[in-house]
Amino acid sequence: MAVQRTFVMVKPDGVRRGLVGEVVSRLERKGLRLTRARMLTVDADLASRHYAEHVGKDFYSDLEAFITSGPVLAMEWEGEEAVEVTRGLMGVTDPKKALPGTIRGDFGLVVTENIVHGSDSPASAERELGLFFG
Ligand code: D4T
Repeated sequence: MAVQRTFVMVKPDGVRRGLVGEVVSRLERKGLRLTRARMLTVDADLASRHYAEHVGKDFYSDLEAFITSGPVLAMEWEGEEAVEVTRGLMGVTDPKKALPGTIRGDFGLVVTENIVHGSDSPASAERELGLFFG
């Protein structure tokens, strides 16, 4: 067991739909600690750095248009195994397949608009926290 920190973002659809409180509340109730937060609108440059692994893929232009479409809430969360625990609370990437009880399973329907992002490893967390808070 190890205390980790992870990067979590409520995406533009989550902010538009008033789900910020829901996401924050679920992570808090689990026992994770919110340690930094910043509201911003992602521009094309930050989108391409955050989603570097997806630049050039067929869905990238839709992904870029979506992630830059309105404000997001960027956050740092801390706790035991925070990376994996947060991914579990979010559910799998495609909300149609995400299990009920997860954030994406309970609130999402289409893959581009999947409400929330969470780092997939401690290394990704450090990279993403640097992009949004560095
Ligand atoms: P993020 O990074 O947004 O938390 O999502 P995941 O970590 O769960 O999944 P990902 O990196 O594979 O996808 C990033 C982002 O792209 C959208 N997407 C993904 C899409 O629109 N079409 C696709 O086919 C895939 C794989 C959804 C999330």
